[in-house]
Amino acid sequence: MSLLTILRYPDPRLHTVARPVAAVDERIRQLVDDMCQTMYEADGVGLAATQVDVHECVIVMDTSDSRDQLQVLINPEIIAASAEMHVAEEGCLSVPLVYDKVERHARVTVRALGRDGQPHEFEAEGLAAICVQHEMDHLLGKVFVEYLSALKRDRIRTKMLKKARDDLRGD
Ligand code: GNR
Ligand code: NI
Repeated sequence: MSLLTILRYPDPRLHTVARPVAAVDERIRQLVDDMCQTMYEADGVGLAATQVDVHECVIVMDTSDSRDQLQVLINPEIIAASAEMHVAEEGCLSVPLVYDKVERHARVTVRALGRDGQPHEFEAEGLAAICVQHEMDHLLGKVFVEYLSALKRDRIRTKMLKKARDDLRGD
């Protein structure tokens, strides 16, 4: 397994649309394992392949408190979504230290392939529902800050560019 580098907003590669995985083979299983290690090391509840500059439809998630409920979603589709919407504070490993409110479907039914290549369906609510929608947006090249006002997004962009400079200088 290896730790992968997470792209930081406003990296233009975060806006790449991912293509479906053609076959769940050894290469994809290796990617899944590396993404898991990267997600757990970063203390994230989810990670989309887009964030590690791989533009294929692969997501790993673990929204449990115990950090032992890994979910692997390959070629995920939302097959049903509640009319009810919830607003909740979100963050993103690609936009460190930024948190803001986003409106999402309260419940979604998802169909995806697992690490074994087998299709499965599940219903998500609460944090899992938020996370699936947030990760599927990444696969479409969308970062949560794009739901915020242009003013907030510009401020975030400036803050991220400054942070990247400071991180390079080591201060
Ligand atoms: O770790 C994460 N936490 C989080 C909290 C609220 C809403 C969404 C998320 S996803 C985020 C990890 C991440 O950036 N996944 O793309
Ligand atoms: Ni994210």
